Amino acid sequence: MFKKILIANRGEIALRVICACKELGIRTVAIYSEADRNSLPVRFADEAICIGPPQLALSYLNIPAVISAAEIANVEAIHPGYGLLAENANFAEVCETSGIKFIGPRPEVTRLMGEKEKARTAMKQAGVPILPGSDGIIASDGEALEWARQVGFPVIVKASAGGGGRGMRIVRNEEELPGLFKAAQAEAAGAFGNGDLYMEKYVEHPRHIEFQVLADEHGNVVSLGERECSIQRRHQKLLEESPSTQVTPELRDQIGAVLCKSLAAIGYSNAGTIEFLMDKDRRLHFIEMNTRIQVEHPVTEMVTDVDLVKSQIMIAAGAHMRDVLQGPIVHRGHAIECRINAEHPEKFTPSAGKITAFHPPGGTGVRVDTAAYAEGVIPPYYDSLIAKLIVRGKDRSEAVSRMSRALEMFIVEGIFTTIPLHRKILADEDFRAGKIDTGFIERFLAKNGKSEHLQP
Ligand code: MV4
Repeated sequence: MFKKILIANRGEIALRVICACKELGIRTVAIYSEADRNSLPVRFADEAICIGPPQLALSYLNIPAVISAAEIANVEAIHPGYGLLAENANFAEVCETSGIKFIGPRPEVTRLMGEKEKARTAMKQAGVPILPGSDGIIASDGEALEWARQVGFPVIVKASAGGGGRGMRIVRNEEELPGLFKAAQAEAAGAFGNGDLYMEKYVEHPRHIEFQVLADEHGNVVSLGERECSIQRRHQKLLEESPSTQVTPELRDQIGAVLCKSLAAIGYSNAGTIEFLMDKDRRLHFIEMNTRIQVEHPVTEMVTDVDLVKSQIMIAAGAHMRDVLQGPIVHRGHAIECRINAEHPEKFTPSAGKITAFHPPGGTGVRVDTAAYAEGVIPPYYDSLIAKLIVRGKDRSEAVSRMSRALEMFIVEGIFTTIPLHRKILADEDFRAGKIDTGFIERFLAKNGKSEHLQP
């Protein structure tokens, strides 16, 4: 096992990795920007190194600075967390050439999955169900029209270098195709320096359901079931749960088995998430793969009792899956996560500042992953996620009740947060009935009037 790991991240996920390291008896090195000098990861890590000024490009995204810190601290491995450098294949490559183990998949696999059209083709060849669409990159709007006629409208044009909702256009008829194709191409070229596009049949009002996998470096892959992530706003997830009310044990096992076979064939290793869209007929269609630990990983941990971050570290150290899991994967109960963001309730813009009062809820079945604390300051430079409230219940109904009371008892003052929004979502009839899809929040906000939620 590693003796010392550097955590190339900040906030709650940096603290989450420190927790795993402490339990594994691994020493930790935090890196931090000048804005995070007083952060909890700095306090709880065994060592901490300042790597630069607050701006991301000069600190957490500055690869030479991160690698220098790792070399100075003499660590054996780097955990990238999520976001930042987590899916940067070049960073993983630099780690490798510097003799530092990157805790994640091999750079080639990260690069493959980062090119969404290649990922689609690779998963199709490996036997994962995908949507009807183009074969490869579409060269021109003329070719796009041919594919669209073959697939049938509506279609969606997506940037191959995109993902997470950027550089997409829904096309409903032939007339609007040339214009939307060119717009998507220009947007993708501008945003990613790569205008490559591909096409899929458009699924109306899908659910977003993703599968968690773990793969060791010896060809063993396991599926840990799904997470339902349909409650999103502008491609930012707000609330996730596991299991999905729409996934039967048979479907879970069937997709799980396909994924294990496919990812072994691709040579995948470490933790990964495979995103699907579920259509009205409850069929799952692959859309993208994320080659990192995800924000919402705790809901899977709560229902399986598998520590995914510990598993990532053990796998990177060369452990066999049987030693990582120490038994079969069993799904028990129901878990829900609410993302507590520091943001303005109407503008949904980040709300930085000093937290004047902070009381996280506790009690049976409640988990709070956070690096926030009373009198702490939320800097304006970074992601607005300040806490994750996760609950587990024996079934969905108990989890919903437990989340409602936990939200009631969560005090954050001094900044705006999404806590009041979550309280209302948890009280919503459709949510309680499990009537959710990716259009839920739009309907919810229309129904509830933009928002009345709350004071800083
Ligand atoms: C789609 C789709 C419908 N049909 N692809 C948005 C984020 C990116 N990961 C993929 N996205 C979508 N792809 C096809 N063929 C609808 C969406 C989509 C969406 C997906 C997941 C969660 C929220 C969403 C909100 C709007 C659109």
